[in-house]
Amino acid sequence: MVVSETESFIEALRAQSQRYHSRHPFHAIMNEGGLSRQQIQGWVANRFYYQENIPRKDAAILANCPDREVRRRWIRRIHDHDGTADEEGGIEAWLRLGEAAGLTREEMWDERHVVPGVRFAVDAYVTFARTRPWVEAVASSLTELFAPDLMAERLAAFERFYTWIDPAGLAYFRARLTQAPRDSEHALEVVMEHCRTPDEQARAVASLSFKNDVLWSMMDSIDRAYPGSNRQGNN
Ligand code: AHQ
Repeated sequence: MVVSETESFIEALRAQSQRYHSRHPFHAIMNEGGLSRQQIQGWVANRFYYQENIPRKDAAILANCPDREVRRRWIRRIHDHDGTADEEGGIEAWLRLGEAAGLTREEMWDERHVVPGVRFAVDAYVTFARTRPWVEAVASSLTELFAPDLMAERLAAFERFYTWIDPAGLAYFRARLTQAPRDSEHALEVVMEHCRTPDEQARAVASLSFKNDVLWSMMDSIDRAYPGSNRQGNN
């Protein structure tokens, strides 16, 4: 059977799921209900730094993208997170997740809990979007191909094991169940359209691999700062 170039390119992108942060030990323990209140709070406060930077990452892609058709769809991501006149948006929903987990809005906004490795990984992602060719930055968002399964698993775990968190605080993850597939479908369309040569395709896979490293190193830093009861951390 001749595997078309397109099929092997998509396979190479999807193979990056093997390195997705759903496989990180911290997420495995989270999804088995094994995290303490402090570990959940540390994860929520650190992930807030990622969430509040996503619109700036997407705005960087818009700024670099010459294609109006791409931009008019890509801009939805900024509205999803920053909100609009009618919708509060994902950053507000994440703040409510934090409040449901016992954090104050102030301690999320002032980044007092953000550990260096999370800051560096997130800043590297924003800088990547600002400085790399815009199609490579689009390709780096394709980790969202793998997000829906993780969101569903996480939602089920929070509802089952972390009942001390008001379920209303989980609205963010419910929204991602539909936003992530919509976003990754568009990103895949753009990458398939613009990455035709072997070099372009290799760079798209490398961009997705870089983003897996961003997400993985964030989890390493959070895991190190908020170890389980069986390990001493540095906090
Ligand atoms: O909540 C997440 C989110 O808003 C985004 C934007 C997207 C991007 O543009 O890179 N990636 C992403 C992700 C979010 N949540 C992560 C999670 O595990 O909760 C997953 C992450 C991603 O898969 O890249």
